[in-house]
Amino acid sequence: MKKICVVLFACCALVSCGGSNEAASTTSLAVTADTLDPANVFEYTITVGENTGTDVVIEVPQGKMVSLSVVNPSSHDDVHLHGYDLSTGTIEKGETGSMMFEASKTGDFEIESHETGELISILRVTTP
Ligand SMILES: [Cu+2]
Repeated sequence: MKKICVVLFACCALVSCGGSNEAASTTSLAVTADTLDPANVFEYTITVGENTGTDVVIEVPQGKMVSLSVVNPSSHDDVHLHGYDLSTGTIEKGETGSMMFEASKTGDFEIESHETGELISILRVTTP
């Protein structure tokens, strides 16, 4: 299972980070204390198995800072956001992992567990 996850991740990285997009996405992900306005932060907690599913869509207007927290009460996990190419890294069972980023790109982006390969939710970034 671990090997499949690694291969999946490599695929995701290739698709979303190909060629000229790389510089742009690096820039858009930069977060400093100066740019972090608390009023512009969208906070959301994903609890795997509770508010997750292929029909769960998390809507955020473009330009928001997004603070996504992830908890899996029943297993360790590793959650990845496609398109933005972000990952929580390994989260121990019951612990909270997080991803903080600017919702710079519009569209639907898959939030996926790399432990189970399951689609957890969709992040939808809308044009404000
Ligand atoms: Cu993935």
